[in-house]
Amino acid sequence: MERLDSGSGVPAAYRGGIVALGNFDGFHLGHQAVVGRAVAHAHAGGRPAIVATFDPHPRRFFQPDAEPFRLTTLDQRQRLFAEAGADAMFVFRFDTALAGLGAGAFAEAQLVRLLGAAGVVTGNDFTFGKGREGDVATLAALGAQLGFSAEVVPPVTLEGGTVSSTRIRAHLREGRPREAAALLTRPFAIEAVVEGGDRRGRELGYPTANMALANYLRPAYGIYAVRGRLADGRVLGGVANLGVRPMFDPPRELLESHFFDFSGDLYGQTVEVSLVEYLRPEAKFDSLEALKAQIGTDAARARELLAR
Ligand code: RBF
Ligand code: MG
Repeated sequence: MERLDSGSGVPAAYRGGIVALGNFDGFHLGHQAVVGRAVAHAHAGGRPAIVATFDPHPRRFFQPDAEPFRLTTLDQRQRLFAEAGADAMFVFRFDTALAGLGAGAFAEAQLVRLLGAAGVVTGNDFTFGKGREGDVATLAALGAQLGFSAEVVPPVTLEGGTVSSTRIRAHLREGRPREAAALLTRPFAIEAVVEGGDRRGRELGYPTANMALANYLRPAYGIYAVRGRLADGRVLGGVANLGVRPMFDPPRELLESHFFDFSGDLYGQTVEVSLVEYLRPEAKFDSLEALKAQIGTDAARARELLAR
């Protein structure tokens, strides 16, 4: 699936499309309903389905010092949009110029002229334009004026509440990856290039693939049962430490995954690690032997959980 932006423009084949519009961070059940509606509408009319998203996230643009909060990277979203049936992804570079466009100017310059949208689909809480002046009613009025359809998809409810990225983030921060996965329809997963480590893991008998957390939301620090997807598509069970390793100095925040029945070197590879289950918080042990024994227990528990 193609990734387009204002630099690439929108080739003729993708003009006249139905555009799902939103941040879609997490691409949870609610976002899937919006994109699903756009894909169905588009394909029923023989039109392309485009998912348009913003990068950086507008919240990051307005609050550069806010704590990391992302549930996906652009690459992860691109794969998820493709799996949902989208024909292309369009990335709005969220910069000062875009932030300064009023609702009318955004619709005219971006949706009509740049994207050539025949229709737009959003969630009911979508806002746009300078100072968030536009909402779904504004979008419908602009559509009537400028000649595109505007559809609103209601929120999805699951387990007694509206599915939202906020709810998913709370589950992850509080160590409930299973509950987050129910709303996401898949586990929260961190994708990054594996860094060179200090080889201490190997000395302990548990070699690890180390990854930085970058812009991802920080889930509860602790030990997790995980699944890792390697660059070649192989999926490996494992156990990971997500946190700062209080036994070691200096503390450094990392996701350190030990994969079962695997002996290769993953250095430099892009790996996606899914957090399946929270096992315990990070701890300080009296000795490396005690830590090693605990990691053995963690690994056995993770193997059992993943086999279920
Ligand atoms: N480090 C800690 O300081 N405390 C822990 O409780 C802890 N638990 C771990 C559990 C697992 C499953 C793994 C793979 C690592 C754990 N570590 C922990 C990190 C360990 O110290 C790390 O692998 C070494 O620092 C090597 O980089
Ligand atoms: Mg390591």
